[in-house]
Amino acid sequence: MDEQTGGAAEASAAIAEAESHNEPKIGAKDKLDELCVNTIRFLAIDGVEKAKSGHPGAPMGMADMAFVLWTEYMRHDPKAPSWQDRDRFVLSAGHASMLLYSLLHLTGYPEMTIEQLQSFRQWGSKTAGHPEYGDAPGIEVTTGPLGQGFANGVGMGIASKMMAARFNTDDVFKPVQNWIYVICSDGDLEEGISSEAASLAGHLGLGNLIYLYDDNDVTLDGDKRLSMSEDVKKRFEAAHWHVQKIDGHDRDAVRKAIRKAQKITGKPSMIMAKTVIGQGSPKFHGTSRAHGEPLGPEEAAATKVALGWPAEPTFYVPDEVRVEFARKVKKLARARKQWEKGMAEWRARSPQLAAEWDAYWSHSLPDDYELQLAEAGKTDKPIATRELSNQVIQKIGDIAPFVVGGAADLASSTKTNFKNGGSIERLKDDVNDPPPFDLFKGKNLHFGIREHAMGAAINGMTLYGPFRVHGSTFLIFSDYMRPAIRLAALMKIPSIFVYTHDSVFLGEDGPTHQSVEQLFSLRLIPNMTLFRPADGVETGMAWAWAIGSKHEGPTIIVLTRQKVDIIPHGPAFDPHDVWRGAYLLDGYADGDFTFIATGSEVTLAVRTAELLRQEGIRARVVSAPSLDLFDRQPVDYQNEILGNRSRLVAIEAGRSSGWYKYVNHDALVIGIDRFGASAPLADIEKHFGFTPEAVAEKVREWRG
Ligand SMILES: Cc1ncc(C[n+]2csc(CCOP(=O)(O)OP(=O)(O)O)c2C)c(N)n1
Ligand SMILES: [Mg+2]
Repeated sequence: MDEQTGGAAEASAAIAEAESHNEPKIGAKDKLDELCVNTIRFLAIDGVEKAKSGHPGAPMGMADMAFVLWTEYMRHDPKAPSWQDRDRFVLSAGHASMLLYSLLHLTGYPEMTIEQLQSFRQWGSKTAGHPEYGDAPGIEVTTGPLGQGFANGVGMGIASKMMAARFNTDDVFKPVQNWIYVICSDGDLEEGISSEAASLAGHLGLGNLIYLYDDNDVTLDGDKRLSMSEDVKKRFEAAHWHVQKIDGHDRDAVRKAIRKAQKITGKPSMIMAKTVIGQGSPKFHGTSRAHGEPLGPEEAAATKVALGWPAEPTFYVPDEVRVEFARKVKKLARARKQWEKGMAEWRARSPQLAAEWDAYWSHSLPDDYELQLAEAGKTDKPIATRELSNQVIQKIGDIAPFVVGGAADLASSTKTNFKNGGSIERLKDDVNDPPPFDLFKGKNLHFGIREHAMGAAINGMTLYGPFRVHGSTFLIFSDYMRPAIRLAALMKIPSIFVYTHDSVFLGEDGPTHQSVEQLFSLRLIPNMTLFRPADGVETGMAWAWAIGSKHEGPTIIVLTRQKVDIIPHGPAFDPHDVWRGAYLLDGYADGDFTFIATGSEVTLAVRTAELLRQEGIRARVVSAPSLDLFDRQPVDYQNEILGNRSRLVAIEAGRSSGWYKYVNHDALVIGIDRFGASAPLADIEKHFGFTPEAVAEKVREWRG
């Protein structure tokens, strides 16, 4: 073979190889890619210029890799943005939002019009400062608080793998084949949550994760050297990730790296892509000046000159770019049609499994599920509400297979494990042996002592679709999860957060572990429903609320460590009263003042009312399992329940201030307005005055 023939053969092989990956990479066609990438850059620049605020630098630097990913590898279809097996994309560096909006526009998501790009950061637009889930199809998750998206991706990877274990059988067709792609930045890696999440992902061997790290050596305040010098490659390798280092502007290198990452199925993949922030800007490239403010008219114009772009019109999309994006996306979208065809045949072959698949995705429950759960919570002896919750969870396991969950190494205390739910765990203490695929059929996850990542992973798992996911720890450590709780609420997604050991009454562990301010602090979060149930029925109904589809937003279930007495429900009680947030106990319906209490303090209110009855003082008792739900009731109902707001005694083992929303200033609020103490339960009750005798005495004084 002479050299020439060899060369020609090689060239045609290279062309065939490139074509097979949907990438004609030679000559004019590569120039076309460059044009496409620059279109992304200038849409971002023009969007930020018009808004007079935003982050142009990151989209400019990420444009090459994002273009390759979104037009050659990511299985998505703008015509069916939520098809179940699409690849998921998370822009963890949410400040680069114009990158996502430009991609959604150019790849043809109908709602992401050019007018939307022109309304970047404006009231009522779908193009918020940071991407917001629900604003437009194709935005898989709200990002912006750095590190959260990184951990959301891990949650999505867990959910995908759990679905694969359930539904990818020996059948030739595998319903779950997707990848989770994440673009993250220096800020994401500096945030501690990414270390927790990376450690968990590596431990679980999540081979479906492909992360692209925008390794640009710049953060907001200046060069990365100001604050970060670790060896990222070693860090991720140590956490059992597969790591590649590439030039993030070399699109061929990006292609190769993605293909390689797809072949690594036993480990998550990190592609460290060295990029230049503000790539193309003659003055600001490679500097933090490109990070978080408009380039300014002069530099925007200079960048256009430098990259051979027309100064006008702004938001310019060349016709050939539109055609090229359409051509490429059409090819990618074939994956959906193929999947749908495969699914239809699979459904015919496996009707039973297909019915289960649908039950997962529709979260279907028996008609009377809430009453079944209320029943499951019943007890005939005093036990802790965390134990009652455990009874309810076992019932959930029977009737709602799509509910899964885990704990931050406290399942033995929070009692949230499904007894026959299996355990997703490594079988050997060997770095090369992640949990076997089959174990992902299980329902019990071990998030480890990683509350931050657990919160965000729960959100990612929930966003993935078919699962309702809970995660538990002590109430005090909800502080470690607050950013994720807040984002779940902002996204209005039904994540479930379970917190036990809910007050000073956990006892000897002391004030470091005793929640005081958390209850009202969590109740301050909009779109969120917190339950602090007093007994088994309330616990069952709290869980029913959490797993049912009657609401938007996350649910928090707060439970006791200590035993609580049984609440005397009379025949008039209807478990659905629990969903009104507060209701009158029918045995204590009249009196000239009203106790209102939550959780473990309801039995205290009842016992105090009994004591006072012996003295001829009659009190009404209101149980208030969810002040959030109570707030959403009609005002007439609220007035009926509360009665005269000067004649109220509120009791809750936490900060008192929030109660003044419900009671007048001459009412009595019995709370705890200091940190707790390390002592046995009985002593704590005594010293804080949370005994029937002490409360009765306060009431007598108050009544005068
Ligand atoms: C939790 C959190 N802290 C701070 C910020 C504010 N912030 C946004 S971007 C950024 C700099 C991040 O640098 P990098 O992630 O490398 O982005 P680049 O400058 O490369 O675009 C900061 C501090 C944030 N969004 N989230
Ligand atoms: Mg950076």
